Amino acid sequence: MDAPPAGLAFDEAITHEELQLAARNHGMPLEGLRYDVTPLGMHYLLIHFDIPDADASTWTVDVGGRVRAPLVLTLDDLRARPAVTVAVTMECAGNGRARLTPRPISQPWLHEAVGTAEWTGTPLRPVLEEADLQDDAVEIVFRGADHGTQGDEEQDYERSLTVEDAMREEVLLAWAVNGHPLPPQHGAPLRLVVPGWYGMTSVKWLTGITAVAEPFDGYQMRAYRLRQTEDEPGVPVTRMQPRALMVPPGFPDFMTRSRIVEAGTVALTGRAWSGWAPIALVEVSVDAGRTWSQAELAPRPPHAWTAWSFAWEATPGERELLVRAADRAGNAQPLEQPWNHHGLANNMPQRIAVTVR
Ligand SMILES: Nc1nc2c(c(=O)[nH]1)N[C@H]1C(S)=C(S)[C@@H](COP(=O)(O)O)O[C@H]1N2
Ligand SMILES: [Mo]
Repeated sequence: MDAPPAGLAFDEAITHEELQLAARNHGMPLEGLRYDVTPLGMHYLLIHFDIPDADASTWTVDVGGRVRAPLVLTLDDLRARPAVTVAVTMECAGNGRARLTPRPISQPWLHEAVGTAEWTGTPLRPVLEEADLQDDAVEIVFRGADHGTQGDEEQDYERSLTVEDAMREEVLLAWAVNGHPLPPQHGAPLRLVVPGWYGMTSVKWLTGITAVAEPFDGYQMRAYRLRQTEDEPGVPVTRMQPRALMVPPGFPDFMTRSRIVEAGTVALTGRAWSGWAPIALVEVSVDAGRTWSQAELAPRPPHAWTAWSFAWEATPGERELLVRAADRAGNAQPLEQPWNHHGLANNMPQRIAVTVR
């Protein structure tokens, strides 16, 4: 075979570079789907560069650019403002990447780049109102303290939102998670949290909030686009596509993670989420995708995942379980995954091999 195009691999063997990223950026063990709120150390992590050495007592965030009243805010200034706590499901846009063929070479997620946390912070909107955006401001750029090179470009980690998206009431400047000050790996002492969007939007170690008069075109804006080749402009990745995941039933085999369950009624459970609209439907297949049955849904929190359950009458033999979700906006998980060059926003169903005995 010809050599694959740069950045893609056709075999299953991941490289040391991918392993190096996977060891730094861990996923949520799938049994963690049993919790409404993911215990803090079990929430997934994605850190492009290094975790900055941050001192909360001297930390400031600059609010500037196309504003009439620039602000420099300390943590105490922010904590003196009205605080809210919101449960938010966050997923990395690259979740599922390692299951694509050819495999885009980057952080090699299978299914597990997701978690739900209770973030405490103050809404961004009143801060922007106080800074008084000039009439020509079109986007807000959020800058992290972390610095590195990616795609041969030296950069601070930066992402933008349109003014309209940044002004949504659920967008927070957060200093605590699950009742604790942010730990270093989740953005201490301050991060942005943008419910409904893939994780790259929720900038950690936040140092700058800058209103700009032109759409921001930094590296991390160009990287998160759906495209077939590196040269196309592509389409921006924004909100999370629907996805359902299952707590793997029974007990696992150490190496393969395949499952063993006893015949009889097996309670299958899991979570489903979408950044576009509430979850409308979760379906389970216990016969490798030939037939599907509807799962029961628990009440739906606004920005966090929905619990689902399904009673499986398991009979002895080798089985393959699948689960898929659809949202009220008409988005659904595809059985055949459309491919893209960076392996972003893909949401093909989870498959679990089970031996029923
Ligand atoms: N400053 C900064 N913010 C960042 C990142 C980063 O590397 N640097 N990674 C982003 C990505 S790609 C994801 S998926 C989420 C992950 O958040 P978590 O590690 O708290 O789960 O943070 C986002 N915010
Ligand atoms: Mo991510």
